[in-house]
Amino acid sequence: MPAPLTATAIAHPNIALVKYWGKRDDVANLPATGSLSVTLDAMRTRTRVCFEPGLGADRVRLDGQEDAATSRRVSACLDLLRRRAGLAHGAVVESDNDFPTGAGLASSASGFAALVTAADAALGLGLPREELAQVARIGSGSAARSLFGGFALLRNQPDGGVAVGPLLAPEAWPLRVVIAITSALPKDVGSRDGMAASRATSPYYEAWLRSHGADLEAGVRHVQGRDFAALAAVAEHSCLKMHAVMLTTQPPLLYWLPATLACLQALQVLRRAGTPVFFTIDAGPQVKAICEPAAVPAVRAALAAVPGVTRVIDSGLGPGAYRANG
Ligand code: 2P0
Repeated sequence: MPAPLTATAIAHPNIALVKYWGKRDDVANLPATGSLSVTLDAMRTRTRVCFEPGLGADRVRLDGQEDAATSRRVSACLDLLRRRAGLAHGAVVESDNDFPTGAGLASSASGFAALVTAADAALGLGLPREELAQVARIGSGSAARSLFGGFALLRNQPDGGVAVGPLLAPEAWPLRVVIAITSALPKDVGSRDGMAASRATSPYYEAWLRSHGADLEAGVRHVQGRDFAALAAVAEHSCLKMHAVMLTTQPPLLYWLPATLACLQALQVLRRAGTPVFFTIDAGPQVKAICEPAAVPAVRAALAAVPGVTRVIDSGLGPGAYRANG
């Protein structure tokens, strides 16, 4: 059957509970550390890819805008898939997010996961998720995890590669993630540049790498054992260690706003009063609070009451990227 040449896919962003920050190979986009994440269902990227005979270069529109740097990263992923399909057509790519782009909400993760899923279908390749994750990883390291639903794990391998796959299905431990939005503005320094600067200048970077493996293995164990308190401890530690590296980068990467810190303090008050909840923060000012479903009303209320919080999103754990109509 000939390839349909056009397909649409949906993918959800993910947030890491044990973080990725830093690369060991910039060209191959190989992460210096593994990571463990949850895929969210409340936000999504929808991407349509249409390969057109006679189109010499890809045309990429993200939320209606064209951007040369984004287009280059998209084309690098498409080139790998075109080579697999033995096809040279350029593609028209249209991608839309239903949440703020480039604001610490993992839009590049859902974006590249949706891209490779749509392109794979359009080219009629039918590659397994694990292989699509390897292509998505070239576009954005965290995107490899959004191919999978629930808890996903990315681990560096002894042979120099990375393995990405599912760790636990969403229904096996249906945690909730309550997100406090403190700014919808795009960040000043993107993750890619930020990671390179941290590696080059932070005196804490080596310590981050040295101590990361134990955090990742502990995170895996606590997810498999559904041990909320132990996962909370390792996730907050990994997050704060990553931000310590960011803060000690030159020039400093200070992604937090006053409301970011106020959210952490509100969650600490809640936890001291007996509500099990923990936080994580990515390369941006938003706070993600992870809790059991019964705690959602209290966590929502506590975060909504923090001055500077403009919106609170309550999310379940979502599926991996999938093909959609359109
Ligand atoms: C993570 N972040 O583990 C960490 C925590 C942000 C902070 O992965 O350069 O956009 O495209 O591989 O995937 C964001 O980094 O970076 C990220 P690239 P990416 O989720």
